[in-house]
Amino acid sequence: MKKPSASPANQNALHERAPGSGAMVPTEATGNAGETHQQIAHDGDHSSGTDHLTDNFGHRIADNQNSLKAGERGPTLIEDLILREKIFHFDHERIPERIVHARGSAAHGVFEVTKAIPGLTKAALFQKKGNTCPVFTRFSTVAGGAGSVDTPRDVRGFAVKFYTEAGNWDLVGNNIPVFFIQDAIKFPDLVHAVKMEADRGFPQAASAHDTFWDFIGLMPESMHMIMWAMSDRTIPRTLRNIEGFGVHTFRLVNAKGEGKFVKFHWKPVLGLESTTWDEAVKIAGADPDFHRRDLFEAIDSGNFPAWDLGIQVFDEEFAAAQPYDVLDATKLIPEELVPVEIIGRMTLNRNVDNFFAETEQVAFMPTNIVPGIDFSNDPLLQGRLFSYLDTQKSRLGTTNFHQIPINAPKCPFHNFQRDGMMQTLVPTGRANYEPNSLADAGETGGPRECPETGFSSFTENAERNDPTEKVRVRAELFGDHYSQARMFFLSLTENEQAHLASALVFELSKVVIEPVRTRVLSRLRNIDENLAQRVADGLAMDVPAKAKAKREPVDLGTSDALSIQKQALKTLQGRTVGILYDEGSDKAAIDQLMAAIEADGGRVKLVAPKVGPIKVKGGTLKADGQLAGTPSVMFDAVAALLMPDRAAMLAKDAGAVQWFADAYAHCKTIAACGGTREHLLPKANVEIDAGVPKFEDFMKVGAVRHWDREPKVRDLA
Ligand code: HDE
Repeated sequence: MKKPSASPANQNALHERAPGSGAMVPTEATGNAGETHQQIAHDGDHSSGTDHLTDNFGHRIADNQNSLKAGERGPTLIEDLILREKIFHFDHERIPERIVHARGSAAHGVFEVTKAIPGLTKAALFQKKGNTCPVFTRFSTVAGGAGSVDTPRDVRGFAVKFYTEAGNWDLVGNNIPVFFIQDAIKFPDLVHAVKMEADRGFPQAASAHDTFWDFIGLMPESMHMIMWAMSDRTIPRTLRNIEGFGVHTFRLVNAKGEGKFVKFHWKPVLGLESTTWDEAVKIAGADPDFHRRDLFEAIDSGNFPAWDLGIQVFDEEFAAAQPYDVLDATKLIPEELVPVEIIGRMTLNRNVDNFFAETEQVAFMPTNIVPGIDFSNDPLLQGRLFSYLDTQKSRLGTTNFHQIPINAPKCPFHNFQRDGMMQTLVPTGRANYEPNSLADAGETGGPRECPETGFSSFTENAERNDPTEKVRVRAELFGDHYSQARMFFLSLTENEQAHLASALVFELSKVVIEPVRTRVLSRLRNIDENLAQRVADGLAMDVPAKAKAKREPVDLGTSDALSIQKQALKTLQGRTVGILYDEGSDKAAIDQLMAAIEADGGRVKLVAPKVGPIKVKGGTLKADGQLAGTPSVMFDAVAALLMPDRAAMLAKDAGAVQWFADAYAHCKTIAACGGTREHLLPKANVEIDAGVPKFEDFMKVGAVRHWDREPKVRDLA
């Protein structure tokens, strides 16, 4: 528990009573993340500032180790208030996990506007360059439970809560710009299909099973998203290396009431990077919390991850001219057609103080929107507008979940909603209805509507058909299920295409019901004949007849923005290099390489057969990780400096040999000294190539992946 600070900011509760009104007013919104932190951490923190252990009602506890018994060896007494309260509270510590996105990691930060866009939106935040607001961002996997691993093949959630002075704005997106389905009414089916199968309770956090692919094969609209899901996008290296997308088409509305369509993008400053599948699987075993730990350690060490917020803005005319419907969440707008304009930067600079209070209790809702931003009629988005508010009641147990510090806005909020379970605010006066004339009688009348500045829905809506007609249909243009799936596949590098084909083979190989595989194969033919053939070959199946497409796919060309490898950054920033050493290694050479890597923004972890201090040339060195527990999959690149006799000994150790074999197979840089080259690399079948420099030449090569090596280590056919 933190000691309270004497600063005045700290003594302010997050929500104080406004003088002379029944309204609740939070302390001022501030761009200073540190200040906000204190407010959140200490609001309602009644136990701060004392070393005395008490129960929840403030009574000091004399003995917290022994329950109260009738005699030394007798039964425990029901009178034991300390035992009962402690166990009672413990019994109820868990809340329902999120039905999707249960596993997540989050951090606080700040968002700064780098380009004002008042012509496009009246949103207060975007009126001036330099405006800032605190943010809270949660990344997640979708299918697995809260305790599942960090690196399954899965979509990543990318949810950002902006605490703006005009209220909270939640941009609840994913790391993929499109979605599996077009209409929210299909969401429960999708989630039931992908989660562990109902009768057997497995597989956990995996889409490689019958029910998922059965659903997918029957839902051709999912084919574009399937290309993304089977690509390297779903096995990111770190959460700091993923893009984020708002997915749906939203609206920006300016002060004149003019509206434009908008798509939101987050671009990682560290660039995009993914693992190979083999690497992701091995990381899951070596460190199930790999992404959570990485995010935590990066922030903890002051290497704050950042993303640029970009927008693609377009009008009704552009929308009408596209061969797809911009309201269809299975479609993206190629960046080559509408460039992404960067308008701000988010920097995550503070870890949570308490995982449950913040990461678990945070409640994101697409309905948290501010004047100047509005929804479109995307039928997937429309369903989400209901779902998120609804689910919080089941998860957090009360309609007052907005009062939990992480969810409360940092601007004033006042209305006539009252009472309910776990009400923590104390509104004064009797004005709890409107209209009222209590102010005329000298009493507090409470807040009033704000027609000028309040949220009002954008009405000039060309998408609306005849509002009197009630229909359950899909708009005609939603029927093209393959054109963009093909565009995505053709935009990838050869290696990426091979990874995608292998992912499909892997997933479908886990499907037991044969016709399910056949159906998926028949759909792949509409995307790319060669892809269908490769997957069929991988499964030793015949290519089935082509599935009939609702609308014949059209050729949309390619887009480099869809490929990870085409955008890869040659940088050490945010990358971690593992240096292997052992007794007698040259400390000065290791120190020199460490300094060079760190000077370029990289991080070094020392690995040795033993973690305790080891005698090396020039002193002692203490490792960050033991070789057996720190496989090379933990690093972006590796280096080894070993005395020849130690290298010869390690060559007899399967774990050490695997360290190099994996780094090689995962196309990483291996900077190796003479001893390593002589004894270890041959055992690991490492061939010297441009990615295997001498130890002292590491900096010339850096932590890039050497994809041209891949055909030597993996069948890419
Ligand atoms: Fe979600 N989604 N979703 N989703 N979603 C939830 O809300 C839902 C969809 C996304 O870190 C739930 O608080 C429906 C698209 C993220 O806390 C739930 C539909 C996108 C998170 C829910 C979708 C998302 C959620 C579960 C189809 C990308 C995690 C717990 C109409 C744009 C937020 C919760 C966090 C969470 C419903 C589809 C992103 C049940 C009905 C599309 C990042 O309300």
